[in-house]
Amino acid sequence: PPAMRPGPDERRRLAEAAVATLAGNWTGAATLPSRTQYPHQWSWDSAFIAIGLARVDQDRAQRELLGLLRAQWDTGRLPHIVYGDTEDESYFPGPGFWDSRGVPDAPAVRTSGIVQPPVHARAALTVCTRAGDEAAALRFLAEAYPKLAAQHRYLLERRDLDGGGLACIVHPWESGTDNSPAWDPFLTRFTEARSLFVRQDMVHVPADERPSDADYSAYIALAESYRDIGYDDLKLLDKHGFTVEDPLFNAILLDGELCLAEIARRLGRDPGPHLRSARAVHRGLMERLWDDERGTFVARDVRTGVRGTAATVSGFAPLLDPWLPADVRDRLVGLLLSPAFMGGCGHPVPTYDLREPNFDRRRYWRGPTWVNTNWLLWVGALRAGRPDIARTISASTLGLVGRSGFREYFDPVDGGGRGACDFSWSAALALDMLA
Ligand code: 9WN
Repeated sequence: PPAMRPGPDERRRLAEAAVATLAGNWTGAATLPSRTQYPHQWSWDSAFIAIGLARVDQDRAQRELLGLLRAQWDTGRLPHIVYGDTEDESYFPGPGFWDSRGVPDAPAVRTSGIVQPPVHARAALTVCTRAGDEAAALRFLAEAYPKLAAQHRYLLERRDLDGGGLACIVHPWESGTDNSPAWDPFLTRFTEARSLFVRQDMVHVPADERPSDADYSAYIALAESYRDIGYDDLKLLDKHGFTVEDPLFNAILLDGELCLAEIARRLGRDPGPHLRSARAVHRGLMERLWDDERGTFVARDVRTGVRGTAATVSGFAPLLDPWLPADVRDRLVGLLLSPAFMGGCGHPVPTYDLREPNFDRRRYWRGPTWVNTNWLLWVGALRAGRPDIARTISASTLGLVGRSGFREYFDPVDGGGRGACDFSWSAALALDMLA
């Protein structure tokens, strides 16, 4: 039976627990994704966290985003981890690995050298929309806008390697969906990292809920490769072995450009350039990533033009695109509702096609249900004119956190909690869905 939206008492209990979880992970300057597993500030986590905080604490929501944006590189690159001043070395790779201080355009604060999906413009607009104090909200937008615009410019100019309209990712960590089966075909050449390293990610989470050792070798090899070309995107096509266009990353980029257009409007600026960029991403998505045979969007290697075949949750993210042709939208919705995804398990939306032999209900992005991808599909379903699907997704998500707590991800078959506990974006986005 479809999940029921929780009643008022349960909603109150969940909201209080979510606020307490976010308070427990707040350092005074930023919200950690999880105190034990991820003891630094992460880029797209902070965007999701700000969206939830906007409902309960405007000041902290704004500080979360502005603090992250202060770690931006001169080129506009917004790093995926901000290490700050903490001496906590329990997370690998740490700041020494990336050596950002050795790069001329990097800021004084220590950061990683890669990016994550740009949900930040959507977060900034959401924060502003929910602010009680309109003048303060506009001051916040005025401060954030040039930085967000630079972040997008970096992605649209330096990461569009052949003018096809899409930004590429240069590492699976940049997708935010690290070990998704979408990346498997593009990782076969990376078996060995050059340096010796010790994984530190399986102290608090069982090994079978995390990426494999082979995945980690590839992650470190690719991070070394990008670091050793000085994070120079002009050298990517010649010297780097992973340049992939991801439908989730690009759908978020498109949505972000639409949000920047709205922010520009509110600040009395010209929204035109953002609307044109959004259109270009739309064309890139349709021309390059739509797989008419499978009826979903898939990943593509920029260098070879070869497309992946895996149907993952990321393929549904273009529901955020308001210009999706009706037949494409309908086929996408059909697959989403089918036994491969929402129709095939009690606790949707699984990250991977349930019928695939290598679907893994425990392992990270290879099967489990995540609150952030559910949140994105919730927004996408509303935009696609399917409030019924949006309601099912939010009720099911609230059911999961109600029953298993604010875990990092969930078993889509039995609803059990997996990964880190007291995970910030699960709490933040539940708060948003509760409202
Ligand atoms: C690598 C912090 C991050 C999320 C990612 C998620 C996971 C890191 C890791 O945790 O990635 O960036 O060590 O596994 O995949 O989406 O931002 O919550």
